[in-house]
Amino acid sequence: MSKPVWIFFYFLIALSPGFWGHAQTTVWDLPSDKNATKQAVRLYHNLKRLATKGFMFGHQDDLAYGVGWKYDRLTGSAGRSDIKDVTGDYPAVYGWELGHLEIDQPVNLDSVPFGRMQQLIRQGYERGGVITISWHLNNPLTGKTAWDPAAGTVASVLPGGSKHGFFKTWLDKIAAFMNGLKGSRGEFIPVIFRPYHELNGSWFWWGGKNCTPEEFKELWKFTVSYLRDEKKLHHLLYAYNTDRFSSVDEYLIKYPGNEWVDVIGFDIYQRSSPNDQFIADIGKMLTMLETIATENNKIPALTEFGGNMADTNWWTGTFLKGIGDHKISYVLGWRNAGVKTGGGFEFYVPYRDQLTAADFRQFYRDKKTFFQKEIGKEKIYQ
Ligand code: BMA
Repeated sequence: MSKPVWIFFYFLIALSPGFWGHAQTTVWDLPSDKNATKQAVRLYHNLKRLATKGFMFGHQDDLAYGVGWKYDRLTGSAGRSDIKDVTGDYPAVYGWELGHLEIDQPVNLDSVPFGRMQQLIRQGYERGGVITISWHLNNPLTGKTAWDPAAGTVASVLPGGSKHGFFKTWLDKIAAFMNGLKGSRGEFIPVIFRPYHELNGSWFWWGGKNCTPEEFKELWKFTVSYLRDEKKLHHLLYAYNTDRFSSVDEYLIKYPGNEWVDVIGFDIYQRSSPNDQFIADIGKMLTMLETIATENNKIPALTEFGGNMADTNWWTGTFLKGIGDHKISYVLGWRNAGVKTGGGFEFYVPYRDQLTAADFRQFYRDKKTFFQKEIGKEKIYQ
């Protein structure tokens, strides 16, 4: 072979996915942050690879509390998890929440101390789990909660807005928290950051008609570029997520563009829908989500869900059927708050002896579901 022909063949081989091993599908396929850390890039590739085989199961605040218990090192609840109480295994994905970090509280809006959260994040990561973090940040214009949809809030935090400088101090606190997430070798723990979620709903100040699509996109891009370029955080992947949606156009109306997003998802709660309706709804949305993910080279996920825990067979009879053969990376069950201080009782995954526990064990054994033990073997950061 002549030299130029030889070189040509060498490049063809080097560019083929097999040459680089299974962890990297293609050498040029990087997350939105082109300077992402090694571990974040590996996570990104492994999320994609595993999504072709099944989905990871996640739970919000899993290690911090469950129904009827709260993490307490002294009373022996360290290491406890409602998922583990039911299955003997931890979830594969751990969801955490930073609301109230921005207002300098020592605990988040659901009473989880931030210092402990960092330790628990590290535990989950060291077991090989995936970390995702949401942020129900207060309204920076009015000082009220995230659920205060006061007009003009998004505009006020954008460059040139009256709260822009103030808002940057909030992002500084997020950056400091993220910088505190390190593994045992001093490496940064990759995080799927999921700010401004349920963005098509009208209940949060960044949601629905409370801002224009252009304002939302600017908020998103500003946040990402501030954390990435200004604060130099390179261990974050970014998740864009809506609530229920009825068309691809609706899903994408506030989409900031492929260079700002890694994971795309939606949140869904069954509430009073009958099971058949829920199965149909989830299926329709997953079909649209998968199409968008394929066309835009993104990782699809069910970023939050809650079902009917009074239905004994809900996990295999409804949830698994809804997911069907759709290819998604992970699902995240929302928090098992139990009895809430302000009133109400809230939980979305079974706890010990809960009505759906036996069916959840069946769901756990399904070959499409991945929990900690299976994911740990995959070594997704290596
Ligand atoms: C909601 C509820 C609230 C909680 C909030 C933020 O869905 O679970 O109790 O404060 O999420 O985590």
